[in-house]
Amino acid sequence: MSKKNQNIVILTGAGISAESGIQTFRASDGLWHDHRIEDVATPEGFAANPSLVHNFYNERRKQLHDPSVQPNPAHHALARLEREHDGNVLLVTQNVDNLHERAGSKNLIHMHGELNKVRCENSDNAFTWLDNLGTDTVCECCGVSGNLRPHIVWFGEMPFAMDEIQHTLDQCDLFISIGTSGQVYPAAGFAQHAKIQGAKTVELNLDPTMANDTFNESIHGPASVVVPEFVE
Ligand code: BV8
Repeated sequence: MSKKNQNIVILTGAGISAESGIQTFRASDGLWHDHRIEDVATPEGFAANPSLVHNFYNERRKQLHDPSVQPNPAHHALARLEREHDGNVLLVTQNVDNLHERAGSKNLIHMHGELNKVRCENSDNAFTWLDNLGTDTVCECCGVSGNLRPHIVWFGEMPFAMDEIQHTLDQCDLFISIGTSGQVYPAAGFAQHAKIQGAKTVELNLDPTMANDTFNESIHGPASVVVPEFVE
């Protein structure tokens, strides 16, 4: 798959975690199925009804900690690629689960945040949080309750590490998009950015996406099958 010394950027979305038992966002039974995006994934939604938003993320954190939720062969294949490839491999995930790190990926950016972290709105400190979060939870950094929020990037908020991501895209030889519908920006613009500067672009997804014709190559099938095959 990859030539010697190639610099690789990989973007993953909810589809890579689907076979681990984590719902995607836009499938018919997906996460947004029960909620309007505006109500649970925006700062305005959180300000209007913090308990609803806390419950939305508490449910997902609980699901993530279920012993049945484990990294699948696609997560393990990407961790192996990082270990064995002699060029740079940067894994940028839109996912807020911790399955990539549990599979062993190290050079990893969670551009939309992490389910297992919360952030103090006074100090902007983010720290690991594995339990339920509520409006009455006391912040361990300032001792005040009610000022903790999920460490998640909501719509209208700037994703994390964008400078590092853009700089790495400028230098990459191969861009691989895995398990994302390509509907959310700025992540949805990464393939075009890589292609314009000369990278080869490949999409691995269960089925063709709207962005299909941006890619030099598209391979369709479940991530747990097509990703290990592609990485080998
Ligand atoms: C920002 C919260 C600016 C975390 C999420 C035009 C240009 C730029 C921006 C915009 C624009 N138009 C509108 C915007 C704003 C907006 C946006 O993109 N809106 C969309 C809806 C049009 N973007 C933003 O607001 C972003 N911020 O632009 O900031 C700014 C500038 C200056 C100063 C301040 C701000 C912020 C975006 C992040 C929003 N947060 N979620 C959470 O709760 O998890 S987005 C949400 O969608 C998730 O994070 C998720 O990661 C992301 C993408 O979804 P996917 O991962 O693709 O999941 P989906 O279900 O859609 O698709 C799954 C895919 O997997 C499918 O293709 C399916 O076929 C496939 N699949 C399924 N099973 C399998 C499989 N594939 C393989 N194997 C399988 N088994």
